[in-house]
Amino acid sequence: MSENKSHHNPNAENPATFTDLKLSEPETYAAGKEAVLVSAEHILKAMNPVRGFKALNQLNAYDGFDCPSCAWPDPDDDRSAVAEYCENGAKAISEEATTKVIWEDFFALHSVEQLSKLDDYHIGKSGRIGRPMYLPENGTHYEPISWENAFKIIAEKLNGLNSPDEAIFYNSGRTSNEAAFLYQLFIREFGTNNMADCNNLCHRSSAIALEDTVGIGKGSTTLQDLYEAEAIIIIGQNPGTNHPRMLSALKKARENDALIIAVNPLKEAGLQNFTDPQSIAGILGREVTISNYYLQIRVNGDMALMQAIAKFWFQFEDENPGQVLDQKFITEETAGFEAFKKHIIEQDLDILSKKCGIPLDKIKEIAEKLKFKNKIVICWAMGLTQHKNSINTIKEAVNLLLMKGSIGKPGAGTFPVRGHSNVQGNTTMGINEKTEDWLLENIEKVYGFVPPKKDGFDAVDSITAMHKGDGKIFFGLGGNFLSATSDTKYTAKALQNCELTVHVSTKLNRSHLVTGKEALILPTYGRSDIVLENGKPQFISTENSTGVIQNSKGNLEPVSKQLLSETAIVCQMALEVLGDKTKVNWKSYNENYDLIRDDIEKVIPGFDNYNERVRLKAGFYLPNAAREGKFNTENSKANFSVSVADTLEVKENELIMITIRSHDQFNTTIYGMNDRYRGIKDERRVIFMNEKDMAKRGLKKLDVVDLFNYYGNVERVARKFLVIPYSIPEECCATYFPETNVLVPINSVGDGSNTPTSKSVIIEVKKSVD
Ligand SMILES: Nc1nc2c(c(=O)[nH]1)N[C@H]1C(S)=C(S)[C@@H](COP(=O)(O)OP(=O)(O)OC[C@H]3O[C@@H](n4cnc5c(=O)[nH]c(N)nc54)[C@H](O)[C@@H]3O)O[C@H]1N2
Ligand SMILES: Nc1nc2c(c(=O)[nH]1)N[C@H]1C(S)=C(S)[C@@H](COP(=O)(O)OP(=O)(O)OC[C@H]3O[C@@H](n4cnc5c(=O)[nH]c(N)nc54)[C@H](O)[C@@H]3O)O[C@H]1N2
Ligand SMILES: [Mo]
Repeated sequence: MSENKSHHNPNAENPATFTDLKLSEPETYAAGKEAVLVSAEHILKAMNPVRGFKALNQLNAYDGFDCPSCAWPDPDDDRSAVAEYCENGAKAISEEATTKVIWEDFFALHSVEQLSKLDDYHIGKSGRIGRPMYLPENGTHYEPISWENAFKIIAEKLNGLNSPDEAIFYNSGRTSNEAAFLYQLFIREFGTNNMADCNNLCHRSSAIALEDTVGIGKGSTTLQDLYEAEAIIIIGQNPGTNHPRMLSALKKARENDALIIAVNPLKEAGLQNFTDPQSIAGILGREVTISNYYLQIRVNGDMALMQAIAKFWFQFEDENPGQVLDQKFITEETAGFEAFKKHIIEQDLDILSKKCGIPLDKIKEIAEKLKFKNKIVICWAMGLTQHKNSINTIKEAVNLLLMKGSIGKPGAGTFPVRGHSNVQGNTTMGINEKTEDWLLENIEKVYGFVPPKKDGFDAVDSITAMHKGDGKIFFGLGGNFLSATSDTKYTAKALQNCELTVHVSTKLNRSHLVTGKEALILPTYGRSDIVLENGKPQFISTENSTGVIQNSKGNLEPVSKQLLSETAIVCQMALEVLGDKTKVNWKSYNENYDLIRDDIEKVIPGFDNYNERVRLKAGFYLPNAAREGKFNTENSKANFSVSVADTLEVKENELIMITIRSHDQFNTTIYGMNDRYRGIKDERRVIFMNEKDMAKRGLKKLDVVDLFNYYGNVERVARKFLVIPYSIPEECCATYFPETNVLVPINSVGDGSNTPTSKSVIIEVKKSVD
């Protein structure tokens, strides 16, 4: 039987019907009792109450497992005895620990093409993958395969390449430190640096901006700093949905009199008010206000806003010499101040105000409120990182902190709030397509092989390489590459060009259904599963947003006996692919994770006594020079930057679209069809628009529209979205990803970071004709 795989649907476009949209007013507070009810509902749908209770009981507990949802840090010494997790952590567990499992009969019943016609929600809800599966060339259905044969196919294909650089490796941020370290080691010993990473789609711009300016590609703050801050600015981040436990920290900051400023085009519920589901007052519905000021900024207007604040601070410093800026810090610790000052003073405040869409008197009021505050934390996420000028925008945030000496002291600093629960750890472990001399030297010293020096492909470059035929095998350790990356049709074609696509996964996703000539699905454990190697229990470790390394040990019986851990998969693959040539003792690593940690300690700085310290109750902090006020930049200073506040301009018929997460999803995993805080129930194909932009186009509420992007003279279209009038600045609109990734042009990326510009997609909205 042969079939044409181009029929496989890369993004479940053109749905025949809408689900059943029910609209209500957007909410003005997050969490509360609904959060508790929704958590219970999700858990009970996926598993029996005993298993559910067992899982939740160990979530983020000292001796439990790290929540597989976001990378928000756990308190060091005052964890809740009741619930150190949030509604969305509970949903993540429901999704992962479900007792619904798919076996070979499921795949025999449904062809790959049929499965690809389902929406992402239904694909994901089919259940945990129970055993390894194989899609042969020209096959229509996945077939069962043994682990042994699966590794043989991988080895045969990888070893048959003309060059190791024809292999593309990807990693999503749920991988443990141990598995990530082994993964990069295998890839380098195999002979390439092609290790794309979800970080490329996420906080890469933050890492580069921070490395350049303050000498470390991570944030400098801890939870304690948030509690002690005099002011917290939250830009381009939606913690109510994506980092819900951050709200407890912000509540504490407010109790300590912090001034909180939210900067976001949308009025996100969690940035307004919070009712704490972990406290009696919260359960009774008592709300705490989160932000003192809410600036509904024009999309990508952030740099202009920050420059305007800086200009006011210079004026205030002239009026109050020595009181607004930290002159001592600026003189002793920084470089580039004079050039920065000159540039800012030259700016026209009215133009900056127009660019960010915030009235000048409002900006002045905020600048005034902040003028005598010296302990400032700036938090940000995807609203800053997924634009063309992201690196420069983040550098502008650093400028503000440097003016105030707000880094390297308690209560102050940079806080890029990380996404995946171990994405930061994966980079620390060496998953980076850009080579760093110290890492290569340490690998050579410890293992005795010479790792390749040439930089590899990141996520976007991997796609173009596969599209051109230069990448021939795709291997994903976790994630959903097709749906998470941009330009879905282009990326689908890239994957379909491959000889072989392999995914190490817990749940079925669209990347398993739009495949290379042959494909493998290798099922693995999730965080909540008990992992035994050689009959002995093992634990893994992860790094959170504040650089704390902690251990994590699942406590649930795995749903299948045929799963292998990510560590085992990497070790067994390495043995099969590299054979006698390898210099690494993969077998011992596979049997005892302490041995992996012993060697991580030798290769990666900051992990002294790893095995001992990882067993401490709350883990340990990695060294962070910027936190100590030391800047490991080339000039050993913290560097001011000069950037032109270029914002996105659109033509009369265009809008700037941001692609965001609903409250019921984790990236491409769709937990449910609701976005409770934004008043959306039972539908995802919606577009949030300003009423004036609707009127201009003759559109009414719930009209059905098609969305077009024409970047680079290519027509990209996402059909059938319902128009929702919403409070969002004019010329801006919002939709959910991954449905609209089809519109994000492959070659529209951040300058210097190569991250898809998922928050600045220029679209045209047209009424659907059929
Ligand atoms: N439950 C849940 N938790 C998650 C995830 C999830 O999908 N679900 N994903 C995880 C991952 S990998 C990540 S990276 C994080 C993502 O966490 P977030 O970055 O909070 O996620 P997004 O939904 O992309 O939201 C970006 C926010 O930025 C705003 N925004 C968009 N454009 C701009 C702009 O130009 N300027 C400003 N100031 N704001 C803007 C949007 O309105 C939105 O509020 O969350 C992590 N945690
Ligand atoms: N338009 C648009 N696109 C975006 C974004 C956006 O804001 N807008 N955000 C981007 C961001 S920030 C990110 S981080 C990426 C995310 O990109 P990815 O990390 O690639 O995507 P996920 O949806 O998190 O991956 C989900 C899959 O991971 C697998 N999985 C879950 N748990 C485990 C595990 O423990 N082990 C293994 N091996 N597999 C597991 C499951 O099979 C599941 O289907 O998406 C990016 N894409
Ligand atoms: Mo992310």
